[in-house]
Order: sequence, then C-alpha cells, then structure tokens
Amino acid sequence: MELSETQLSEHFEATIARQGRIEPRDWMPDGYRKTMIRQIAQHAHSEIIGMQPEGNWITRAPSLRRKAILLAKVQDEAGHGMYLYAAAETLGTDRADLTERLIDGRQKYSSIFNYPTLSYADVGVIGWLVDGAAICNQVPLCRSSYGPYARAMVRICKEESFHQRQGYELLLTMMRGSDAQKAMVQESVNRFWWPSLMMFGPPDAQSPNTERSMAWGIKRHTNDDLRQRFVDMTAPQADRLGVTLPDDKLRWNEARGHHDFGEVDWAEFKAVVGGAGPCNADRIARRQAAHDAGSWVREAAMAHAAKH
Ligand code: BYC
Repeated sequence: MELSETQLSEHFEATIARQGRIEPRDWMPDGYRKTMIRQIAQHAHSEIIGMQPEGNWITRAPSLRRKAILLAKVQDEAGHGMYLYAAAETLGTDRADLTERLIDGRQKYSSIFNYPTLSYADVGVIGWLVDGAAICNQVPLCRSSYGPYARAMVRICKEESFHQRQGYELLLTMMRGSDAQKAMVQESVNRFWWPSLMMFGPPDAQSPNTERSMAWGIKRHTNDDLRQRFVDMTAPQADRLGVTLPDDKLRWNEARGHHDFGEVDWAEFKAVVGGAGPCNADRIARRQAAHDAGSWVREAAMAHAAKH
C-alpha cells in the first residue's frame, strides 16, 4: 500500500520523537535532507582541508617518533573525510559534486583551518584544542538522528580522542623542556585559543540553523552550550600544563558551576568564514592543485570499473 505524504511525514516525526534513526531508504523532509547534506559535507571538507595545516610540519617533525605520530594523524583525517563523503552520498549526493562545491566556495569548511601553523608547538595545540573542541562537538553527534552520520561519528570520535591525547602529550613534553620550548607553547596557545572557541559556530541568538537542527535531532546541544562545555573541560587542563589561556575574563563562577569567559571576536569569525581569513585562498588553491593532480587516478579507476 502506498503511504500518503502526510503518513510518511508522521512516521518520520514519530521516529525522531522516539529518538530512532533515520536511514537512507526512509522518507525524510527535503529540509532535513538538505541540512544533513550541508552539515556532513562541511564536516567532510573540514577533515580534508584540516590535513593541510598539520601536513605542513610532517617534513620538519623533530624526531622519527613525532613524524610517525603526525603522519598517522593526518592519514586518519583523510579517512574521516572518506567516511563522511560516503555518508553524504547515502543522501543522494555525489562526492565529485561536493568537492567542486568546496573548491568554488559554495560549501564551507571549519573556520579554524584558515589560520597558519607557525611552529611545531602548533601540532600539539591543534591536537589539544582543535581536536578537543571537535570531540566536544562530535561526541553528541554519535546520537544524531541520521544513521550513517551517527555511525561514522562513533569511529571518528575514537580516533579524535587519540589525536587529542597525542597533542596534550606533545605539549607536556615541551613544557618540561627549555624556556624557548615553553614560550613556543604559550605563543601557540595565544593564537589558537579564540579560533578554537569559534569552531562551535555563532552565538545561539545568531545561529539560523540550531533550533531546526535540534528539533530534528541532528544537533543535540546548542553552539553556546558546547562552547561552555569546552571551556570548562579545557581550563583545568591549561593549569596542569602550565599555560595561560589568553582571556583575562576567564574564571570559575561558583554560582553558575561554570567558567565565565570573554566575548569571542565575532567580526573576525564572520570575516574568516566569508573567505577573508589569513589562509583561505591558500587552502583552496592547495586543494584545487591536489584535485587536479589526482585526475589521472580517478580516470584510471573509472576506466577499470567500466571494464569489469
Ligand atoms: N566554520 O546556524 P549555525 C575536525 C556556518 S574539524 C565555518 O550555527 P550549524 C578536525 C554554518 O555552517 C571540525 N562555518 O550552523 C579535522 C552555517 O552556514 P550556512 C568539523 C561555520 O550547522 C581535522 C552558518 O555558519 N566539525 O573535526 O547549525 C583536524 C550559521 O551557523 C562555523 C564539524 O563540522 C565554523 N566554525 O552549526 C582536527 C562538526 N560555524 O547555513 C579536527 C559538524 C558555523 O550559511 N558540524 N558555520 O551554510 C556542526 O556541528 C555544525 O555544522 C556547526 C555549525 C556547529 C559547525
């Protein structure tokens, strides 16, 4: 028996209400499909572009051990991008089309990767703060309503936890080192702290998608809630590490049971998301060049597939 659009919609809403999973074969509203494609594609692009800032240091790692760890981490990020593009394809998109949208600027990627990596301490700070923020944001996405995305996120979060620990361990080692190494860590933290807070997206009052995405069970928490969670988790880690987070308003608020912290520079966030960050043009040019250089691989794979 054919179900009417109303019945399909009721079934979808009931699945969301009982915290069930929406699967690729299921009916879903157009808006839900579009939102999922937008978020998963943006996440996939972030993983792929995110390989660049750290990849910059692979050839200059200070030891074989550090090089092996960094190589593994950057390769994991490529893997995350692949699972996520595959998850987006279950919604009827095509990876080649998504890549084109990234390169021509129609789809975004995380603002954080538009900042340069200027010292080896940045590798540790990205692991600690950037992967730390990613975990905060992504652990709840393991319960996201779209099945393929939620399942991809389980594996990604396990790997991100390893990334976060390797970053923190690198920084602990540097903080036991010379004064110059300690200063390098502090300088890096000063540059990455505020951009890490921007990863959670605009304040709730200026977030056009949060309410709808929460009603659909795509997002489980608001941007500001996750940002607060991240600050609460990170401030004691900074103390243990012996670095200062560059915010003179940061302090524990006993009454709230949370840390208070200063205002993010939202004008900077808007500029970076809009394409005017320090590395936006570089990142896209590099992605374009890698895509062009890989065309022979795609052609060979397609020719092979056509033969079999
Ligand atoms: N950067 O209504 P809102 C990682 C956009 S990397 C750029 O709050 P939403 C890793 C937003 O897309 C982390 N754009 O949106 C990899 C929206 O754009 P539209 C990647 C941003 O979607 C390698 C507009 O601003 N993680 O894991 O409800 C090494 C309004 O925002 C950003 C993910 O992508 C930003 N920071 O919430 C290490 C996680 N923030 O509508 C680590 C999955 C917002 O104009 N994504 N925008 O297209 C999410 O959880 C959500 O999409 C966001 C934004 C929290 C990011």
